[in-house]
Amino acid sequence: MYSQGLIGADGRTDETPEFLDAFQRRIDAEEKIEPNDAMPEGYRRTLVRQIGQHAHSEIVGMLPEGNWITRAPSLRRKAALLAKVQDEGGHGLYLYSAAETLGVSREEMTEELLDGRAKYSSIFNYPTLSWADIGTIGWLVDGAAIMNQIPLCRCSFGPYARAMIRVCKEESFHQRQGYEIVMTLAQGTPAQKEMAQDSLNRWWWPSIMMFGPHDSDSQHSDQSMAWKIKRFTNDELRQKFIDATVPQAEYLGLTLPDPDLKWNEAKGGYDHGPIDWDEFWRVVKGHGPMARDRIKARRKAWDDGAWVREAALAHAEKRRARKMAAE
Ligand code: FAQ
Repeated sequence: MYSQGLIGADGRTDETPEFLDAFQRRIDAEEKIEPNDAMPEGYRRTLVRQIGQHAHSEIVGMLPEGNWITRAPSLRRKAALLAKVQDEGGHGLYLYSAAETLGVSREEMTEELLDGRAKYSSIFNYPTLSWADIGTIGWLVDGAAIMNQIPLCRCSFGPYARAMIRVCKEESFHQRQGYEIVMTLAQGTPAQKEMAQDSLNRWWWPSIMMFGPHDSDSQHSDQSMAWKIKRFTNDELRQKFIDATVPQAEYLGLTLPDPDLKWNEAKGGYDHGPIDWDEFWRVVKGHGPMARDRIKARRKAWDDGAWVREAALAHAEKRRARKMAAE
């Protein structure tokens, strides 16, 4: 039987083969699974993990770009960046809400982020050193996010799939505003072009790593593919991203920092050089260049916002009591 446990609860639930088969048949028939439907505990926990981490990534992802709002080079750039960073905050909220339908609270998810039990995307542990980084993040990081998230619009879990439809529309605007910033710099003075190239040199490999470990080292992919949470493997999505991005870099006249990048006619895609997985795992385990600052900033925001949460709860309680008294 399906049992509604909390995050981290063990999976030793009494799920009969008939129950699991019936669930898999619904998945195979492309039915959407909704929050009140019976589901295997492993399915629920996988989604809480993935959606929670995705939500944290959106919220932590506001920090590197937020850092440049006051220094945007024009009012137009400032307005667009402000809107983009606000969008990321909105994505985090849709995603926390989608995860909450699985019986976990936002408080629990936030505590897991702050004490290091929950992850957020490795990419947000790198610093934004120049204005060009804002363009590169939009172009590459949002570009990678779209590649990963379009298939999530067809995820088997209804609330996650529906949240991703709007998220993807907004990410598409983010990618274009980023590409346009990089294009302006690439067509600018030699110093501006150099700034764009330096930024690309620093962000290319971390963007490639965003898709996660190679399929052979991805512990969750097989089960997540069978449950149609993921529709493509990490390597498949990474390959699609590289194939889409190489011509964009060529158009800009910039060089991707991978001497082994070469078109492979037989596979119909680009081959690439080796990925530094030691760096990836170091960053994922909390030792990225900006890891401490990111968590410190999130902890401060959570602590400083405590009075708002308490006031909102007290207000809701007062309204509830008033309504009860009137009935
Ligand atoms: N960073 O077995 P797999 C954005 C972990 S949103 C950190 O392959 P899975 C928008 C993984 O969690 C970006 N950890 O795992 C934006 C697992 O550890 P666990 C975020 C990573 O789940 C743009 C372990 O490695 N997007 O950018 C990473 O099947 C600009 C083994 O990995 C999403 O979250 C990583 N890069 O596949 C915002 C999309 N990769 O949990 C602001 C949804 C892997 O057992 C500005 N998530 N790990 O402790 C997914 O699609 C999947 O979760 C993957 C990983 C593909 C990320």
